[in-house]
Amino acid sequence: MKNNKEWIDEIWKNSRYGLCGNIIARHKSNYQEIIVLETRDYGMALMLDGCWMTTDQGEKYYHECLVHPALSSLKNSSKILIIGGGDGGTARECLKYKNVNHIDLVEIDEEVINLSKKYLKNIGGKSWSDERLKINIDDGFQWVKNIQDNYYDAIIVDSSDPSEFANDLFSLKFYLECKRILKKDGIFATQSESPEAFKEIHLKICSSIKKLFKQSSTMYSFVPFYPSGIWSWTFASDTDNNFLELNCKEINNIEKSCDIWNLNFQEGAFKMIPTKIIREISHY
Ligand code: SPD
Repeated sequence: MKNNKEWIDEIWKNSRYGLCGNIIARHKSNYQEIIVLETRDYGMALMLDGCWMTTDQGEKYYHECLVHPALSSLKNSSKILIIGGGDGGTARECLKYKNVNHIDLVEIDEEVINLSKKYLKNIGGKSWSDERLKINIDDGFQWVKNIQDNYYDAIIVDSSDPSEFANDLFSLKFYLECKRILKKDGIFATQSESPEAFKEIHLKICSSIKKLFKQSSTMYSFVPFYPSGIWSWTFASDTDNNFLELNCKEINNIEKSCDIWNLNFQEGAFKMIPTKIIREISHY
């Protein structure tokens, strides 16, 4: 690695989450500033508008938790919608399931995909050339509005934090559209921010989803370099059955393919609700 390294920080509430490395790309797209940093210990890192999205070293903590609780529970996971996910990590995890035969990945910013394909090769990997993956450059909110009822088996929201162009993806209207286009026994999954660094947004996401779906549940774990480290993923369904029951026949292979997630990890993570969050959620 060349020796013109610099520190790049995400700054949130007077804290800095920093990585040191060489800037490989710094680009202003139509939506945001995109930075790709090459680091010694964390591999390639992607930052959007001052927020860390992913690093080679830490991405599995995030992507495996977002995908596997939902996909390992589905009886039929043939048609999947990913909103966001421009680095390819969420698609990669979904494509591990043999019965997934079509994924619509809807990413608003084509530049994120282009730079990820070019520099974050370990994340998307071979997924980009998998015939089951269809890339759609579009606004996620508009996309869900245009889809027919009962269409997808799973909807996975891999968004960035709320911002001018991502706010809609945290709205009741958006969740309602997702519920409408999801099959009755389908599963909705979303990253639901940090119960510590983004507590208000986290509570808003959990309570909105709880209001709209018959069942919902949130799991907690860690993502290195996200503010405060602790992160969450929320899952929901309108089925009457236990929607997070294991149904995947190839579970041994899926577990072996993962570095972080496994069924025991998942069981603990769904129970790891911070007490102050239990107190607040019970008010909704
Ligand atoms: N604070 C960061 C939240 C970002 C969640 N999405 C990350 C995208 C990785 N695929």
